[in-house]
Amino acid sequence: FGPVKAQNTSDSTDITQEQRMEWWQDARFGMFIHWGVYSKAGGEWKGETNHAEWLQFTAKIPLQEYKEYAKTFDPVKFDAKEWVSIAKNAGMKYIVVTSKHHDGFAMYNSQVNDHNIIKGSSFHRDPLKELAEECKKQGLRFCVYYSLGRDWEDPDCPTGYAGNIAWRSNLIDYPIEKDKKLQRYLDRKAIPQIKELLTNYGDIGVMWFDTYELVSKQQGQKIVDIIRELQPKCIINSRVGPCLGDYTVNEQEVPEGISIKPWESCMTMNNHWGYNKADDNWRTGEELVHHLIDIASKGGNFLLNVGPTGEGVIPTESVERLKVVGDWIKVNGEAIYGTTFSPFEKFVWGRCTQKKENGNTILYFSVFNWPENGELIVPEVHNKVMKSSLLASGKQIKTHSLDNGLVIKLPNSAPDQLATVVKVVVE
Ligand code: FUL
Repeated sequence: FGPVKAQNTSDSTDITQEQRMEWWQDARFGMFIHWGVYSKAGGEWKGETNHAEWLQFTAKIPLQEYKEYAKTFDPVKFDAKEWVSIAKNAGMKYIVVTSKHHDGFAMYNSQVNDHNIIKGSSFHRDPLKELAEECKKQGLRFCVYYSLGRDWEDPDCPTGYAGNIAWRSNLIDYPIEKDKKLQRYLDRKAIPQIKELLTNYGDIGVMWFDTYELVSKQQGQKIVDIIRELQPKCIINSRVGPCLGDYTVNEQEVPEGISIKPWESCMTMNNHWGYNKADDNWRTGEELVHHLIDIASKGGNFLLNVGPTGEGVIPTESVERLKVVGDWIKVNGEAIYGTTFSPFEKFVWGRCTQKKENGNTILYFSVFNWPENGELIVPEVHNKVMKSSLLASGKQIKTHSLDNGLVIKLPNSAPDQLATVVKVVVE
């Protein structure tokens, strides 16, 4: 089984993509935060309760009215220390927070215009500054989300659902007038704001862009060049432009197979990214633990979302679930952090991750479904087994080899109902 690292596509800067990606690939788990003016509505507008971060668009709120609403936004309970602690205790190594979502409202102190939290709301603090400082203190990477191809405040930025507008890459002749408009928005707003973020908030771990349907490859590349110039270590996701970026994003899904190129799954805990008080369709803590393991076993990162309230509080339901994941990872983190993808097809009973150590390979088998006969069969393993134990307790367990693979003898019942990790060191 070979070690897995990012593909090395070196660019003009000294640092290679592999070096840039190293911390991120080891980290495996991060917190996504969707938070903005829309959070205040909790998904409800004029009796309809199905809104969230798309509020301005889905409730058809005129820009002026939205700006008035923004003025009442005052998240008095916002506490950066608490948010970062929640992420840290859940075992997350980075946070990605919305610096500007599609509503075009900057959640930080932007000089570009007044549509931001300092000048356009009642909250005269800069949450991004506070979060960046707190991440530094607590040892997490600070990363930002930026809505690039959609901005409902800027008159030159295209609006609409992705489904309603053709992807630019599918259009043979993209109208020059539209291209000029988008370029005006990029020059006037997006690029200056990206520069602000990269200049005023210390090291940014990831610039997480969203939506580029109408951004051309050249326009996206220009943004990549600016970022490389200002912060060569900053990772960029693929939504910066067609065929660009350091890693690919899967939204609300986990791909079937393993991928050796860096990738991530971002996911909500219920049905919405932004806070929706009526949404009680929560995934269980167990499902989240299984997603984390499944994603790690396929070589990806898990970016799990929270949608804080308009007051600035991470919903209790999210905190409870993060505690479940955190408790599991405190004991079993070795099977996640710094591991690479499974050398096997996925098993019906669980998943595998691996790590190299002192010339040996450590295989971590996370067992979701405990075998009734107390035996796990791992096909195709004929390597010499140096040691095998339960990761949580260190208790030694027995293995033996058969022609068709390795047999692991387990205790009668699962010590950990969520997922028990068996650690097997092979030569
Ligand atoms: C999508 C956005 O439209 C959603 O609001 C959310 O931010 C998700 C992560 O990306 O494209």
